[in-house]
Amino acid sequence: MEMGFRWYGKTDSIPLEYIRQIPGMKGIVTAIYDIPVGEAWPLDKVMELKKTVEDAGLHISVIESVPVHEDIKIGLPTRDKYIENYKETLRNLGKAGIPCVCYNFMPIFDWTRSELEYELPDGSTALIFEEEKIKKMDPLSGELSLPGWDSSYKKEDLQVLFDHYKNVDHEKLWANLEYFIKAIMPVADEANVKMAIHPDDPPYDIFGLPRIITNKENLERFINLYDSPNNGLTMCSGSLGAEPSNNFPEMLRYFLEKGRVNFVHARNIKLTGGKSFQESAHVSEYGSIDMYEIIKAMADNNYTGPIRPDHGRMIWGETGKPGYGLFDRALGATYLTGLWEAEQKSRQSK
Ligand code: DNO
Repeated sequence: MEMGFRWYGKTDSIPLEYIRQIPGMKGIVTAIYDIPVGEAWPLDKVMELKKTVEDAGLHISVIESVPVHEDIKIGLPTRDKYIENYKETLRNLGKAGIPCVCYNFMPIFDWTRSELEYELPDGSTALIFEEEKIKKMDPLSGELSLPGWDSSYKKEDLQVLFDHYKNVDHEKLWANLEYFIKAIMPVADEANVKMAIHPDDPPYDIFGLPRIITNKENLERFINLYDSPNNGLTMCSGSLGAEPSNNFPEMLRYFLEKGRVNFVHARNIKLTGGKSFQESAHVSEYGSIDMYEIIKAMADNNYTGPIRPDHGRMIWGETGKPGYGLFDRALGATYLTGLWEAEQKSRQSK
């Protein structure tokens, strides 16, 4: 595995210089943030980003994300134009030698939480998801602002989107995903870019909108849409692990054996009953996911791809982008690197 860290570009309060100082850190996971969703990324902007990262002594291991326009997910006639742009972006990323692209296919909302600063017993704060609170939230009230949400949507735009999604059930969303995948994957293959779809976070329907990248059966259905190792997965422990019936380490092992894991997000969460959960420190004892089993599955399969610590808590008085502070993510990365070293050494001594 190769350890990486998410960096939100030049406006990120955490500079690349700090990231480089985290022990074991090699890769940067980033994106271009000032191009509207749906437009193609020009080669010169991609090259500029690559140079910025390389000048800091790191390299881009993954682009997270190249977002998919809602018209593609809804299946509107305008989707073909946006798919052509997506292909253009993939060609340009290929030309720049970017090896991997993470994206998701969640209708309207990306990751969703009910609270961003929940205080844990040790005084740190974390992102949490409480099922009952989410059920009571109305995204159309125009009063909500949460980290994974695109704040550029106005209330009216949201209403139009929700109206479109009235005609999109799970099977329709699958058909639209298949249409997209069959169109882009030949280009990704030619450009030598590994695609890594991110699971839905959390992995079940919210606000009445369908979600399909949610469990083992659906991940299997997804990889079978197009037979190429480049048509792969981001195995995100915190997202898939939020569904109590998903055994994340077992799923990871299964898809590693199939050669379809192109990126790993490692985060621990504590299941707190029903479908509620709290994000916790990475170390296994703080959450419901066995992080050692994750590293072991990767070591058993000689996984050489990228991994990054996912969200961290806010500790030591740090403030910043919810889930994306420096300190706790750096601790998480170092812990995972330690587990990996132990796994490697125990193999050598056998
Ligand atoms: C949350 C992230 C997601 C992820 C996208 C990928 O912190 O894991 O926002 O980047 O879903 O497209």
